[in-house]
Amino acid sequence: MASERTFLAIKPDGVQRGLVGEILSRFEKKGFKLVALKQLTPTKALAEQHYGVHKDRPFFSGLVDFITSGPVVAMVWEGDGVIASARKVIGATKPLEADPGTIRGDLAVNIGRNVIHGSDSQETAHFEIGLWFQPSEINEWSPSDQNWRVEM
Ligand code: D4T
Repeated sequence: MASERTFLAIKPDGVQRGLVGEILSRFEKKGFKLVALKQLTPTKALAEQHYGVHKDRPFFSGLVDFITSGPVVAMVWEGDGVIASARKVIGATKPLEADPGTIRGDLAVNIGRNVIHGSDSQETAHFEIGLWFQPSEINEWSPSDQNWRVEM
């Protein structure tokens, strides 16, 4: 499977609840590589672009208000199959339906406060990485145990 990149963001509830370390740790332990990370409070314009596909949904304005309400930890992670795998690590959108062992299954109960976002396709990942990060903020590096992290 080819190496790819995904955009993940710990939402304001995850930051406020002190879950940043726990969440980073799950992706590090899995074997994915962190290539960009920053904390920011998103502007309304950024939030509206990020959630543009939901602009006609009834929860859109509440979602934008929430995601702009405080700091978010925005990240780019790299690895074989990282887009789909990160979605599995995150769990179902509705935390009460998310399997135990997933981030949402273990750490959330409320769909409007589901702790973390992850890109759902290569196209979305490409769009979201470009939306949240400048190319100069993404680091090219090779961990010394790189060979243990690739599918053989
Ligand atoms: P994100 O995009 O935040 O990773 O969530 P998902 O990819 O798992 O789910 P989504 O795009 O369908 O929803 C985006 C975001 O909107 C919130 N939401 C969603 C909500 O508050 N009420 C709802 O009914 C739905 C469907 C939660 C996640």
